[in-house]
Amino acid sequence: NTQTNTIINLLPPDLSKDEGLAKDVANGLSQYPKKLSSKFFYDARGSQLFQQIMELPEYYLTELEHEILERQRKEILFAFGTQSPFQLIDLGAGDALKTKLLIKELVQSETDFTFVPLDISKDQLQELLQELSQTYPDLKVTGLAAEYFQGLKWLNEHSTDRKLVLFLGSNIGNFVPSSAQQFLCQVRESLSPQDRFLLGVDLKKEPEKIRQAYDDAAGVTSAFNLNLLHRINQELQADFDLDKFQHFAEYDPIEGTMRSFIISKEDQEVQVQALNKTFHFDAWEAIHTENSYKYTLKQLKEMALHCGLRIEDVFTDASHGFADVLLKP
Ligand code: AVI
Repeated sequence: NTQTNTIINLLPPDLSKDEGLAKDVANGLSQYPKKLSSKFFYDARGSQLFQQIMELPEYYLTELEHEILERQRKEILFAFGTQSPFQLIDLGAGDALKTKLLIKELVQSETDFTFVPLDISKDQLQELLQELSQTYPDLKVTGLAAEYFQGLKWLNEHSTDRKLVLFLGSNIGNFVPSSAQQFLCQVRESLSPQDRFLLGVDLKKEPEKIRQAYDDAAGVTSAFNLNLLHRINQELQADFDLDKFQHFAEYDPIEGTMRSFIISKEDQEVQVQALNKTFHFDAWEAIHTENSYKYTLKQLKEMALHCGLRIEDVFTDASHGFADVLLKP
């Protein structure tokens, strides 16, 4: 069985994030319309800003999912069935804020399980393991520093335990639907008949409520979005003047797409030294930086069925704004 209370690093040593960022900037800013990938939001400062977003009154997602896991954690775990030893696998664990609700319940009921947080940030994993070992000295934890599917494959090769795979927080929303579909199918392929997949999805709701979650009054989301330019300044020696750009967020209720942009407030040029390039921005030209897709349960069911996943149970909050969906292969 897998080693516990350690971090297993499956990331290649030469995985240079800078190179990824450089490529993304070189491609994305040479195109029309301009775009940058939201996966680069999460440097140390961006991760901190995201933590702040999760505490905002407008960002209902965290609160609703918290309510679901707080109130229905027993039912969720009962539906999965916790009799035999299993692995609780948290894809993109981060600080595992919500997963800790399940862990608490499992520890209290003296269930035999191993917690497997999977993340590409080794620092985050380190912090999480440290914290968990203080709160729960007897908890078995195997941290996996890996990409999602690399990690799932590794687990299948190294353990025969049943699996409950978690992908919470509406992280699936940051994929365009075709990639979300592909993601579901890839998770499906890593599951055995006894395994289950708990997927957190933000549901379609009043458009203005959604829009405000991505355009909060305190300006934290704006800072989070613009931090991308700050990061490019730092890592690629660019000279973006953040005062000359602004955050803009818009919701399309048909597609269910929350889109975030960075808008150039004037005609300007920006140099990126590491790329040896200058990029021109027209006044009010936009850079598309993020998609956060919202789904209906019906859409989700169809996507799941397409990969041979069936909905076993749906857990929602009182307002039906968010769902944690238990899927079975
Ligand atoms: C991480 N992800 C699910 C968040 C979302 O809601 O799309 C990221 C975020 N972007 C702006 N606010 C939050």
